Amino acid sequence: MLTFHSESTKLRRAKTELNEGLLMAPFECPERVDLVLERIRASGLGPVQAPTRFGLEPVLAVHDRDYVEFLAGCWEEWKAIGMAGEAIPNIWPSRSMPGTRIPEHIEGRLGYYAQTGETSICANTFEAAEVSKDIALSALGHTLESGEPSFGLCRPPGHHASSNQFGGYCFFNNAAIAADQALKHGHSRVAVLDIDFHHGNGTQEIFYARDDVIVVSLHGDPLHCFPYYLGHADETGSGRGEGYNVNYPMPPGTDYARWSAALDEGLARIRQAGAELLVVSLGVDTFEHDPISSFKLRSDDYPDVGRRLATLGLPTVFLLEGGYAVEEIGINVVNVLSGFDAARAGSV
Ligand code: FKS
Ligand code: ZN
Repeated sequence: MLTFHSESTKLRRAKTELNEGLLMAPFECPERVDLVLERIRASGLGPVQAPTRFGLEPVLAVHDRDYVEFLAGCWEEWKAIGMAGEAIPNIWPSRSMPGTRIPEHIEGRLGYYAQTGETSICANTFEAAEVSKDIALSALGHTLESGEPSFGLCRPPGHHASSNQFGGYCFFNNAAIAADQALKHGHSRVAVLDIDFHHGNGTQEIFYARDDVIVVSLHGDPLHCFPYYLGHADETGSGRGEGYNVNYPMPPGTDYARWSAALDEGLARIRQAGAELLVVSLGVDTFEHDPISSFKLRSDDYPDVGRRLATLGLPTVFLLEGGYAVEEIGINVVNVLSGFDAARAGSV
């Protein structure tokens, strides 16, 4: 399988994450990329290629222009008024009063465009997010041209980013951008399958009222797990999108037997919807030793995940989302990808 990677994803080096009431070193760190890359090289998964540039047009197809402009300028504005640390949101608009106006001060705009408070904006955050979506679009381009699967080693991740808010380490929704572009390149229905531990709330929001992208997500129950608020089973889409959003919330402690049964159901829904291309939001924070999650998947389970995904027989683009148990992140990602490749080779 061909991997798309750029050293420029590491340009974002945030110093802080607000977690458990402490400002700590972020779990979503540049070293994750090196660990996955090392394992790709050691395992002989396939070649690694640099992405090409796609500009902002595909981003603006799923994100609001004012949100993108905020992200582009945030760090410079924050620094220009002499703020001491990284840009961390600390104020949000009222939920009960309509008619929120967008403030001019960067502190007010930061809260307006933030969904969560753990993720800081620092130098080169926008640049890294741009490269991350270029990786996703390059992977999509390769799969569209060749029919072969590809892996985008995206960082920062994307699935929490909504049309107009960042959060959960995400700025541009790489999977949504890729799925939307796949439609513009001739496909009439695309599936996004999100197997990260956390609900893909941004992806859900972007496609909620649409029937051209079916979004299926397996995740920790939002009653107990980040990102809370969204990801319940009765969130099934709206308007013509009704039936095209499918959530499988599962309790903390879920093991592979239960998780893989939900996966099979999700795959059946994707088949029924007649999807022509699959984008996988590939998080491996479902791993039993992940430091911020609570499922119990083992490294040996991941090849079987890849095998099951291959049963769809669809052109497939894998995009990295989360996964933090640093040592094993590379092993678990490559296990999914090589399980997928092995199943495809076996079926030819
Ligand atoms: C739990 C705190 C949770 C934030 C978790 C963010 C998860 C991000 C992710 C992504 F794929 F986007 F990277 N803190 N007490 O893994 O979903
Ligand atoms: Zn996650």
